[in-house]
Amino acid sequence: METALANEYRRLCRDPATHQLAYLRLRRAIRNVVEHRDIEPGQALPSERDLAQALGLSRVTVRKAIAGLVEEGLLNQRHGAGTFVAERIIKPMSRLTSFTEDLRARGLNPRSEFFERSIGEVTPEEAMALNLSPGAPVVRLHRVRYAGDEPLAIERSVVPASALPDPGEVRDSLYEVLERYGNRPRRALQRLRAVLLGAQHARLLHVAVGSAGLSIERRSFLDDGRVVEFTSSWYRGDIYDFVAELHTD
Ligand code: 16G
Repeated sequence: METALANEYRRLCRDPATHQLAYLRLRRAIRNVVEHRDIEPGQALPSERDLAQALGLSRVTVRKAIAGLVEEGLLNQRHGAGTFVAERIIKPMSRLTSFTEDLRARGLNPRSEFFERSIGEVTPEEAMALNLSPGAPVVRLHRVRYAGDEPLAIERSVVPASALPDPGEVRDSLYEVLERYGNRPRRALQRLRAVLLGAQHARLLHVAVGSAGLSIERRSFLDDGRVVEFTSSWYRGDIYDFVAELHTD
């Protein structure tokens, strides 16, 4: 039995701020131990039966807690082998999250190295993507995104300066700064394409030229329909899985 997980669960039980259903509390405890690296990517979780016994919960409750985290991509299950902390980064397509949030949720350390962080006049192509008039000022961010020392993606974002007046404020998370201005995106349209990474992108991402990548374009919107971001990203294909939940209607 992982004592770190049991201790974290008991700590949450004592915390008056977490008056929650048992399965939600267990979900939170698992998230916390993964975030703190008490259980590493690739490591197995205790079996459902052991967890239920150690925590005094029913197996139905334990199963429900785990199922939600499998759906989120934090855990994966191998038939007959058990439940593991996911090694690849599994990104649910149904949630509008940021790079920083995705990595922190996995106990990784998100960082950015900028090539460009500037303000200028919108180009005709950017004006189309952002629904802006000619001459409008925009912020441009061009950066490599890392987990610790490992490069995972290259991103080029264009944001109307009306939503983000000072590009210098973005150190790590664009969405955190947008949130401070009340301009965090609420909805987005995303397009994914498979690509072979060319020499420049491959060098920045520390992979071989011609490796598989995902080219992703995201246009994000505010509640009132204004476009707040147009970002082109190149993600490493050997690390990321983008997963969508589908319904019949
Ligand atoms: C993600 C988004 C990107 C967004 C960024 C904000 C995808 C494919 N792209 O990388 O559009 O700008 O997150 O992250 O998910 P940040 O708040 O950490 O800067």
